[in-house]
Parts: sequence; C-alpha cells; structure tokens
Amino acid sequence: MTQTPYHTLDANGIRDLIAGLPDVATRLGGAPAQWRVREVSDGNLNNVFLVGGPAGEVCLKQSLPHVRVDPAWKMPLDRTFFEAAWLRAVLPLVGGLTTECLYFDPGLYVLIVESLSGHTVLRTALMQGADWPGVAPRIGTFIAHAAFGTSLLARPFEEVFTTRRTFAANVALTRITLDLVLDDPYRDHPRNHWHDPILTPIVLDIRSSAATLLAVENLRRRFLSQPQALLHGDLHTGSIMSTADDTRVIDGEFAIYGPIGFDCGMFVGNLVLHYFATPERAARKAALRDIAAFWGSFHEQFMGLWKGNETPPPGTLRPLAYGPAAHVAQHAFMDEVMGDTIGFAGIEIIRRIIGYAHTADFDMIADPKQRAACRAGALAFAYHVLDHLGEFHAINDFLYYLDEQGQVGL
Ligand code: SR1
Ligand code: MG
Repeated sequence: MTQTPYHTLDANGIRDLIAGLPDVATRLGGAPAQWRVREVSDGNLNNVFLVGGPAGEVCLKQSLPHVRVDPAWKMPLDRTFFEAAWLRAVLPLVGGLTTECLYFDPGLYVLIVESLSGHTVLRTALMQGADWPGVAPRIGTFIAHAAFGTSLLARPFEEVFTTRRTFAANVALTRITLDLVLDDPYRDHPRNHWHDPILTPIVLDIRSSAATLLAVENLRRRFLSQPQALLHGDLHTGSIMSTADDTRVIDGEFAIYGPIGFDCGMFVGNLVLHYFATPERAARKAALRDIAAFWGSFHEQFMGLWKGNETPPPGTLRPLAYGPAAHVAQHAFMDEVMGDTIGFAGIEIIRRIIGYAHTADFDMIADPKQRAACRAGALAFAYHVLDHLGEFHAINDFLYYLDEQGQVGL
C-alpha cells in the first residue's frame, strides 16, 4: 500500500482520511458530512482533534514538523509513531488504564485513539478542586504493570532488547527531556524563565551547590543508562485524563527505556507542584495522601507481580531475582526505584518553575505575592530534596519534609 505524503490535516482532510477507515468510520456512524471536527490542541507539540458522529467520537492527533507552541523550533514527525508503539506495548499490560490505538498512519503521522471527552485532564481537575482519591493508586497500578511487564523480570532479554531497539530511536523527544528537564535549569539558557525576582536567589543557590549539581548529574546519567523498563517518559498530570472512577494515561510520545523512578518521580513531582499551588491545608493533606497512596500502590503491585511470578518465563532473570535470595534483590531494587523517584520528583518541580515548559497549577492563585511565595516554596523544597538526596531513606521521609514545608507560612 502506498503511503499518503505528509501534509497537515484540516477538518476536511480529517473527514476524508476517516472515510477511508471503515472501523473508525463505523464508530462515528452517519456520513462524513455529518462528522463534527473540533480542534482541542492543548499540549506543546501536536495538533489534536475530536471527531464526532451520530454514533460516537474519536480523538485524532497529528505530529507537526515543529513544536506546536513554537513553529521556529523544528522537530521530526516520528513522535506519533512512538506513541502508537507505546500504546501497543503497554495496553495489554495495563488494561483500561490507557486508550486503545485505533489507527496509525505512517505517512501522515496521524494517530487515532478512543475519545475521552467525558474525562478531564488531571491537572485541570485538581486546579478546579477535584478530590479523587482513586486516581493516584491507579497511576501506581499503571506504572507497576507497565514497568514490570516490559522489564527483564518478566521477559527474556531477547524480547526486551528488540523493544529497546524500537524506542532507542526516539531520540528527538529524548533530547527534549535531556535538555529541558535535566540540563537547562542548571545553567544560563535563553529557554529558561521564571515569574518573579524572589525566585532568583534560590535559582542561584541551586546552580552553585555542588551537592545539587552532583545529584542532577547522577540522575541525568541514570536516565540515559538504566534501561529498566519502558517508560511513559512524560508522566505529568497533563498526561492523565480522569473522572472520579476512571483514569487513563495518555500521550506516551516520549516513551523510552529508562529508570522506573523517572515515571514515578514525574508524577510525584507534579502532585507536589499542585500541593504548593493550593494553600488550603485540607487540599495539601489530600495531596500528601495521594503521594502516599500512589507509592503504596506502585510498591505493592510491582512486588506482587514479582513475587507472584514464581515460575518466570524461560529466559528471564534467575536465580537471583527468583531464587532463595529473591527478597534481597527485591529490597535493593525497590530502594533504587524509590531514590530515583524522589530525585526525579525534585528535578521535575525545578524545571516546571524555572525552565522552558511551566505548568498552570500556580495560575489559580489570584494574589501575585502569594503566587510567587507558593512557587518559591516549591522551588526551595525541590532544591533541599536534591541537595540532601542521600538523607531521604523512605517515601515517608519525603512526605514528612513536604508536610513540614507546606505548613510554613500557612
Ligand atoms: C517543547 S516540549 C516541552 C515539554 O512539553 C512536553 O509535554 C514535555 O513535558 C516537554 O518537556
Ligand atoms: Mg504531552
């Protein structure tokens, strides 16, 4: 079959494409002229549309040859390919915690998935005051199953290496993570910016602390050299859509093999951003509860999968991981993931306050002075965490310090 050459689709182009896809067209029902096409692009990188017909709706995403929010920043198109490959790799492991890939077009770089228009982006829901205690444990479940199932603990190395080869080609988006998340904030770079001069002394402290820079360097190296599992790679609260009872992880275009604590840390870091952006004590307590519930769920389920896999498939790691010394290997591995989680959470908080891509969490604070103070609280918290990383021996140490810092000035 010949590929359609790349061009950016408009509403009519989308109708024409779907008219040629019987399975997708059947989901919509009716005739192409009846299909409503609504642009809902929200992230930094791609065009996103909802296409609805009399019988149903789908979501269509198309890569652009540049960053959507900055057309001068050129970018290869292959990110929707990696998102489709990620969906196909993790859907069988995580069931209803992501969406089905309905279609991928390798010429147009179009991905079509089920529509989640009844769901809300988690960051938006949190900003609107939603208190959904089920979401964080579901994300723990998601990471535990996606990570375990793509790791050497569940699959022979030949299979893992084949999958790693696919995602090792996701270099354009890995470069973004390396630069925007793990590098820029720690040096002068025109992409960095922050909202208030009261943040500047903290930025200067971060950049002149040998302990912090060493911790960041170590995490940067771990990100590139610890291919423990297939990561989502950008698991912030904008990559999650939810209702109170149903949660989906979306936007896996940054997928890459890496340390499991990277995904955990991104999620925890974004809960911490929300924590500092909601000065009410009750909301902060809910965020503490969510971080604890996330980690508890992740830990319990990852360990459950490991322990439950008593007869691992031929070719997987043993005897250490499954033999009589298994508990030693398990504790050591989970401690490593926890250390990475705390470190990458600190990294994510810092880049969202002083780097290129900020988040909207703090925008809901009306008073500019209070807004700046909340941002400064989050930045100082992350700085301390990275500067004293070796002192956080358990998630409870992290939560205890967060609770303490969250009460300052309330
Ligand atoms: C230029 S892309 C900036 C950020 O948006 C994505 O969602 C990732 O978080 C990336 O770091
Ligand atoms: Mg995204």
